[in-house]
Amino acid sequence: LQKTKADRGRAFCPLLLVLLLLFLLLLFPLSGAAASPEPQTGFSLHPPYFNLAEAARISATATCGEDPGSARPRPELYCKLVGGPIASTTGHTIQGQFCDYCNSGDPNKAHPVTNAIDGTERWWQSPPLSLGLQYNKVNVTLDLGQLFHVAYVLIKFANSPRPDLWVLERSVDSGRTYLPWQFFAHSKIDCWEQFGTDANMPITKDNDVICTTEYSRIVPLENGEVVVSLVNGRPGAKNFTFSPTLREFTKATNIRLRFLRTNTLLGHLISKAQRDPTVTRRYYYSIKDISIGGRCVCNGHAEVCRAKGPENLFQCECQHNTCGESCDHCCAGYNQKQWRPATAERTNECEVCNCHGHATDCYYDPDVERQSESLNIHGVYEGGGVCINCQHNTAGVNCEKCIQGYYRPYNVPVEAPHGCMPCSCNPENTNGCEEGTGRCFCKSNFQGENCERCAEGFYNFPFCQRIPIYPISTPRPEASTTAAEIKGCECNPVGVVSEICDFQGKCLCRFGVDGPKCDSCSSGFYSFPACQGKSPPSHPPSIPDYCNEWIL
Ligand SMILES: *[C@@H]1O[C@H](CO)[C@@H](O)[C@H](O)[C@H]1NC(C)=O
Ligand SMILES: *[C@@H]1O[C@H](CO)[C@@H](O)[C@H](O)[C@H]1NC(C)=O
Ligand SMILES: [Ca+2]
Repeated sequence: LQKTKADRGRAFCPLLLVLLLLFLLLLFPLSGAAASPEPQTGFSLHPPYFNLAEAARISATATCGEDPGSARPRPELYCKLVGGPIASTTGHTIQGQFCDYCNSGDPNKAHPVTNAIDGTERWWQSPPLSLGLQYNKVNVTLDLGQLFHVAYVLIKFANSPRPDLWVLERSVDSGRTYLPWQFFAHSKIDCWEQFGTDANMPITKDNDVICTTEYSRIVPLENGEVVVSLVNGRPGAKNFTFSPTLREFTKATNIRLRFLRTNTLLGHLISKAQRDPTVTRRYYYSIKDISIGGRCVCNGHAEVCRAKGPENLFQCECQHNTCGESCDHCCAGYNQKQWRPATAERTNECEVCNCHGHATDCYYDPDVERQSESLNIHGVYEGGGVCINCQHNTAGVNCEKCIQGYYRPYNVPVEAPHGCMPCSCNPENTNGCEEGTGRCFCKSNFQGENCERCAEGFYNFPFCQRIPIYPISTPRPEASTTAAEIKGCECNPVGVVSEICDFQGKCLCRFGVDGPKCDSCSSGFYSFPACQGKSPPSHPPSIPDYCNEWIL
């Protein structure tokens, strides 16, 4: 089923094929085949053009023979502008005009808008102006279902002349907003008055929206054509991959034909005779066929585009490590460099990130690139890939480090799947360990090979609290009275109570201990630091003895 649609996408009805081949030869004179329409794309890849209209959904705001409110059949009389001999057996003549009914309930007289893309001679027709002048304004919209580059739009009208005044519009946001692509008017004055554009100006910019008068002539009265080329004739046409403006200008998700006024035999006739139905029933729009030459937007990263998936959307078969419907981003794990469209000179291929086998995805960070922090697979600090979700206890831009609490022993390669080993350190008194050696990093209040001691200025292992600090005012008459000095108390930690010293720095000795630094036994006690009494004291002091002197 998928294949059928893709194949259908490239096939045309024979007449159209001839037209399109001719057209493509006009578009790309150097190219001999329709399948390779752009001869000089260099390193940029492009899928072939095909008729986007065949896979589009089409709608019209009004259709002849159909009640606009209920969409129920409603027979409506219309006449052709061309008189002459009666060709049809079903129609009849009124005052020498060929007339007929449209009726959506009768398959032979229905003119639904799907006829405009069915590949047969059947046509769509709008209600004649005899039903109201509001039918001067009719929209025909094609929903392409996704974003495409459109190179040309070819419209074949049916049993009425081409429109007098209309706009070809495009949408790039699935029909929410529309932008004009080309204006069509009968006169230069209309171009200016209706669209604010000079008529038939030469195209100087890739995104010029022009107003053309050649397609609004009354003749031919039937089977007229309009050819809108959106690439050919523009400065960037020969260099499509180099013109971002033209690439943008040709993009569309939806195409709308906004008809504003039907052509009339004499411009003034309609206003005078608007109440005469024998005149106004000859004015309406009719379209036999719309074809839209376009191709998938693949940003120069695909040569093939096929209908795929349950939605049957066309998808680029992306190359250069790109992913997405339009190859518009780098695939997972390939974000070492910023995504770019391919150009004639460079493929701008997406590059794999160097995560040393510890991660499958990465993102691009321009700051990382600027600071040359990301290693590419060639071992060079080039690009901005940052690995996501590093496994195997690894961390870092390239998963090149071990997470805290792990280390990679010397001679173990960065790629080794289980190279990061847990540190054999007590997490209570360490902050991980050193790369290579596994030597423990002591927390600031510990020291020693295995952080088994308190650091300088700390006491009471394994808690290693900070030795309190007190201020000392140094009276200096010549200096300001606020001059102060901060000093830790210098007491023997084994001889003091847990507060160590008071706010003045005086050591607070425990029971049985004495001395300015609490480093000797009180009288009657022996064997510092045990300081056992010869006999238990009869009246132990309720508070410890204070040191007698200031310590500096
Ligand atoms: C046709 O579309 C335009 C927008 O592009 C909208 O403003 C207008 O009302 C539509 N006309 C009809 C008849 O629905
Ligand atoms: C396309 O444009 C680029 C830059 O504007 C230029 O260097 C290159 O020669 C052009 N190629 C062709 C085929 O004109
Ligand atoms: Ca048709």
